Amino acid sequence: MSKPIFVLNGPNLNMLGKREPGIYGGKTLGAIEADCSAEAQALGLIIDFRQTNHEGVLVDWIQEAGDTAAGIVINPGAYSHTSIAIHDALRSIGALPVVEVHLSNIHAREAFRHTSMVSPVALGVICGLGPIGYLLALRALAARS
Ligand code: CA2
Repeated sequence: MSKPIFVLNGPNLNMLGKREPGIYGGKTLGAIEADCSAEAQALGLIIDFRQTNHEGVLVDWIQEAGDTAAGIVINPGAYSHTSIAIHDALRSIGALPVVEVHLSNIHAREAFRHTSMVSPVALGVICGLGPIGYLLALRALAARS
């Protein structure tokens, strides 16, 4: 059986669709997961979609992906801008392709969002396109396999 793509979501993304629709849109994370599952099926991929509010849990999942996954799509939320631990974890899994996704255009927002600790260790970065960014990330990984 082929390895799954881990789709990892960081802090506060469980709040999508409940608050701040002007920035993040009206879709819930559950609806984004459903869209990702449909896209994965069409692409012949298996996904494992997860969300946590905890930095260390993301590190654990990245390490797990290094052993068991074919690639990672990750929206690290605000940890994108702060987490050396997530940077180090992604660096440690070496050749596994990683696509960083942000719903909003982090470069068009506050200065503290302009830097990502994840981007230097990602294969590619998609931001500002809303939930479609997750689907594009899956397509990019499918095109490599
Ligand atoms: O644009 C993105 O996807 C972000 O990763 C979302 C993060 C933010 O900290 C990053 O700078 C960019 C925030 C996660 C969502 O937070 C919400 C808070 C309240 C209501 C809904 C979502």
